[in-house]
Order: sequence, then structure tokens, then C-alpha cells
Amino acid sequence: MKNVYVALGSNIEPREEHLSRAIDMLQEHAEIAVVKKSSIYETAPVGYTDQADFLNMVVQLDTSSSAIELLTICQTIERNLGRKREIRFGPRTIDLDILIYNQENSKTERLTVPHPRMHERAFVLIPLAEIEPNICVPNWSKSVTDLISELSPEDMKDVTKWTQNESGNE
Ligand code: A4P
Ligand code: MG
Repeated sequence: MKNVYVALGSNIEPREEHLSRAIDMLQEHAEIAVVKKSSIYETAPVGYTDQADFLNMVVQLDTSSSAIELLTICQTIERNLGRKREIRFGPRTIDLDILIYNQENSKTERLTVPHPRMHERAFVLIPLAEIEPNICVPNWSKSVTDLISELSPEDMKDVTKWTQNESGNE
């Protein structure tokens, strides 16, 4: 079994339903078990900033799938949840990114693991630290906690724990 961390993000309503349906769809695969889930965080958009806030979270999976098989599964789930690729870094019903695949360090045309931008993203590192603060992130050879200590206070303040009631959702 491979130990894998996947980041989920949505900034098109119903955001929380998109996250939970994506996790259900991962679980429907016999070769995937979701072993841990972070809390959900509300996060300001990074990269392309003229878009709605995201809900982000991270899940830990045990899987017998290869990294490329898992990417294909993630992209099928994105398609099934109505993902359209229009603007790079732009609004999306669901985004599934493979952060860490069994401590592998590899780059192919379709897949780079660890995810090439994860080390600088509070919306990835904060939920990942909640479930696995000490895991080493290959390529940077640093723990999640160490990578967080390199973020600016500005980056950190844009990521807050999300609860349904505070946001006025049902
Ligand atoms: N790809 C390569 N490596 C990976 C990997 N480790 N996991 C390839 C998943 N995919 C990987 O991704 C583009 C291509 O990356 C895929 O075809 C795949 O083969 P995409 O999901 O089609 O397009 P995208 O998401 O627009 O681009 P990208 O580069 O994945 O964007 P990011 O880096 O995921 O950024 N702000 C907040 N607050 N929260 C967010 O979740 N997300 C983004 C998207 C921007 N700003 C955000 C958030
Ligand atoms: Mg993506």
C-alpha cells in the first residue's frame, strides 16, 4: 500500500458538497481507502485573485494504485463534478491535486510529485499539518511544520477553519 496525500479545493457553490462528493467518489474505488481527513478551511484565492474564496482540505489515502492511475481517477472525479478548465488557477467546482505519493520524487509530462507549488501554499500546508505535521516533503526535504514556518503572516491569515454556521450555510 502506498501512503498518499491529496489536496481538495472548490470555489463554486455548493463548495462543501463538492468536497464531500469527491471524497465519496475516491472511496468508491476498491483500491483506495481514505484514512484521514483534515478540517475544512476557507481560504483567499492565490494566483488568480479575482475569484471567490475557496474551501480547501487534505485527505490521506492508502492505495494500491500507481501515481498515474490515481491522477486519472482524480481527473475523472473532477470531470464528473462538472469541472471546466477555462482559466489557469481560475474558479473550479473541484480540484484534486496529488501532494505526496509515497515519498516519491518524480516529474513526467502529466504528473509531478510532490506537487510543485505545495511548499509555498498555506491553503495546502495548514490542512496537511493538521493530519501529518512531521511528514517529510520530498524534494524540499523538510517537514510540513518547517515549510509552514517559512510562510509569511500574510499567507497564514488568509486560511481560517471553516464551519457551516459561521458562513451562514445550511
Ligand atoms: N499535474 C502535474 N502534477 C500534478 C499533481 N501532483 N496533481 C498536471 C495533480 N495534477 C498534476 O492541472 C493542470 C495539470 O497539472 C493537469 O493536467 C495534471 O496533468 P489542472 O487541475 O488541470 O489545472 P489547474 O488546477 O488550473 O492548474 P494547476 O497547475 O493544478 O493549479 P493549482 O496549482 O492546483 O492551483 N487558491 C486557493 N485559496 N485555493 C486553491 O485551491 N487552487 C489553485 C489552482 C489556484 N489558487 C487557489 C487554489
Ligand atoms: Mg489542479
